[in-house]
Amino acid sequence: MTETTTRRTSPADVLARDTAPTAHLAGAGTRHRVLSGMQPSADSLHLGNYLGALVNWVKVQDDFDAYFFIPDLHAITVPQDPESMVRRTRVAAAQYIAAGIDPERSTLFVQSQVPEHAQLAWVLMCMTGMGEAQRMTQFKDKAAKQGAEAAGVGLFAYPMLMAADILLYQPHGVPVGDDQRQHVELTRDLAQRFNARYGETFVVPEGFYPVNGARVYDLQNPLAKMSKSAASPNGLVNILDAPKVIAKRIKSAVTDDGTEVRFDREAKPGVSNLLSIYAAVTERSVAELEEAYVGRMYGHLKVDLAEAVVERLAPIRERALELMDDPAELDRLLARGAAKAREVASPVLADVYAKVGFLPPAR
Ligand code: ATP
Ligand code: LTN
Repeated sequence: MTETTTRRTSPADVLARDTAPTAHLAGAGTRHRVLSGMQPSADSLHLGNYLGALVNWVKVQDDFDAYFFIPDLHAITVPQDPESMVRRTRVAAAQYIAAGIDPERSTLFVQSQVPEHAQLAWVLMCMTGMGEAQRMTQFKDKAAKQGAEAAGVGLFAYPMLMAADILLYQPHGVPVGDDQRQHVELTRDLAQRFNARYGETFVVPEGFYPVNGARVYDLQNPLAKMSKSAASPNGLVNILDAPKVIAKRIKSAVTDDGTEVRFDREAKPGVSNLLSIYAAVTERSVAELEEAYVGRMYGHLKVDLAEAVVERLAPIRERALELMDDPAELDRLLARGAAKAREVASPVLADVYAKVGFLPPAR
């Protein structure tokens, strides 16, 4: 592992306070690059995806040359129905745009339309140790869910594909949720290893992790993170859920013993989750919210939170559904994004291939 395991402030958090982004990353006249993506593995993104990732993406695109993509190659590391994949890939793009990703300012594309990702992944896989890959906790969790023997090799290779996604674009920052920290560290290790072996090639990227909303927990099981692959949808708030459904899910969230609205992850995981969601959605601090709920009940908190979440998500849902009405236009937009992405990715891959010792491309 590399030297960086400390928590970093994301430029988005700095921007949220209306000051200039971290000086070393947004130098005068240079627009540094960021890149991130979310798997199209469900019919809707959820509140964890939104608060843990998407909100920050929208903020960073003002100050960075941003690349946002839909990692469909990653999605097939677990079995997927082909028709659902097509629909989910488009609906993910529609949600990115509806949440505020501007395809004119940022490059928005689908991973499988840029073949360089799979090509670089192979080179990186050949530079990763089995032990190193086996230590990835997401692999261990997902493999355990399927039964270790049944898990595909693709699931094992997933972090090296993610490293390829990142390194192809030479980004300085990778805004992701907290759970992706280990993958970002592996990416840094691989970049440094390649540079040491073949000469300076890759920028070594930093993870940008959000302060608020870093981890949103399941409303029915506040000890587990809110996840697309949760056993039951009742603990999820999806961006594309109807407002009534969202309100109902929040109002039926499990709370804890006692009555006091107080943040205490150990003793009150349910209420703490609601408070941190509320803080992230309204951009207020947890302390301020605790203060506001002194002498009030869990029920009051839930009613107010439901209203705040619906107010935040309803316009995004409407815009995403509108975009889905014209899939041809969405596809055109994504094709333009893929062409722009290839302009960056293709020379980087060519450089890697030459350094590794592959013959020049056959023309
Ligand atoms: P799956 O259940 O299929 O693994 P997921 O719901 O965990 O999916 P990902 O596609 O793995 O979502 O993650 C997309 C982005 O959303 C990542 O940056 C991840 O860190 C973030 N994210 C996912 N779940 C949460 C959560 N509960 N809280 C905060 N951020 C999250
Ligand atoms: N593993 C990520 C999705 C992802 C990603 C990336 C994120 C695939 N490639 C590159 C950032 C950069 C996840 O969110 N589960």
